[in-house]
Amino acid sequence: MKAVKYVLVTGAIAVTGALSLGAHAQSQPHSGAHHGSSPSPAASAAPAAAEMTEGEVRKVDKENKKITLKHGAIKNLDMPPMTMVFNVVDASLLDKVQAGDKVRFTASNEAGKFTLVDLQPVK
Ligand SMILES: [Cu+2]
Repeated sequence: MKAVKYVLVTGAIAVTGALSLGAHAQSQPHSGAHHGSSPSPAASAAPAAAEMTEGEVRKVDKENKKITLKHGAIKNLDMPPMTMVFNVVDASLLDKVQAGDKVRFTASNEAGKFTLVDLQPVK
């Protein structure tokens, strides 16, 4: 009985040690890659993402990463309803929609260019 208990205890210590070692080893390269590759928009994107605007697709231009939307008022850009062209950060956003679709989107003003950061078809 004594021997069994001893094995269990050392086993538990070994597992705990391995887990914390593993977590530590993984955290270093992960955070490094995260910092290096992206400009980290997390802080500014979070509040904007909460406010999606409704719109309707007029034209999709995948080649030039642009989309024409008839949109409602965009609160975070202080923009009234209108039809206009947006740039898209990621052309794959345009794969989900086509002219005539109702959509919800989040737009931001990137150095004077209105850019879609999120786009979702409305069903
Ligand atoms: Cu507009």
